[in-house]
Amino acid sequence: MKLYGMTDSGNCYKPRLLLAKLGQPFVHVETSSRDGTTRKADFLAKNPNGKVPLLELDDGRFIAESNAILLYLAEGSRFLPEGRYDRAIVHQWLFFEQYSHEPNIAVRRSLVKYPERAAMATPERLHATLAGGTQALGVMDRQLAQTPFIAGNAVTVADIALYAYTHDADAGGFDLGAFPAVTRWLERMQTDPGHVPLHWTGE
Ligand SMILES: N[C@@H](CCC(=O)N[C@@H](CS)C(=O)NCC(=O)O)C(=O)O
Repeated sequence: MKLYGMTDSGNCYKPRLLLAKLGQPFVHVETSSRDGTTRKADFLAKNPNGKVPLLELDDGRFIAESNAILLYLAEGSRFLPEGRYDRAIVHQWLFFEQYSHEPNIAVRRSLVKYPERAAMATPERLHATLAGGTQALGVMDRQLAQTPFIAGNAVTVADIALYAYTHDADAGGFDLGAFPAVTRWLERMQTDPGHVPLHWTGE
């Protein structure tokens, strides 16, 4: 399998982290969303949405959207429960990640971290993403005060999806110290077998 992605992107880290945990080999193809590569015709032919991560299967088919890639890769593994209800709870947190968490925490991190985004980092946008991200961390903290992992007692793809940007939230100006249950969960995630850091690309 080939995984098109950018090393510093949390969305691209999600499938890399799962592949590491599964012990599944893959070829990392560095594809920057910051230099226009993802908007070129040859990449748009692979993913019409022009975004990474993008997984290319051995038979040449593609899957985009980080959480869809996670669900595909996790099938039959310890990271995806079988039962209908348990699986729905995993989906619940994956949708939460995409609607309430990533658009605030990942977006604020990119506005603060990447110089080419500086012009978009208006005070209004910084304020709105700080408020939204802080709220999302509060939601996670309430859940993680009750269960060791976000969807219950075991690590699932929902934890992997939420870990990707939460662990680096301080780079976006978020104070993780205010969320003790999230902080303990981050430590649990780092000791789960097969853990690799953000910039690991399979080497
Ligand atoms: N919902 C998508 C978001 C992917 C995304 O925003 N990727 C960024 C890099 S982190 C990207 O490729 N941006 C390129 C662009 O928007 O032009 C996912 O979860 O995969």
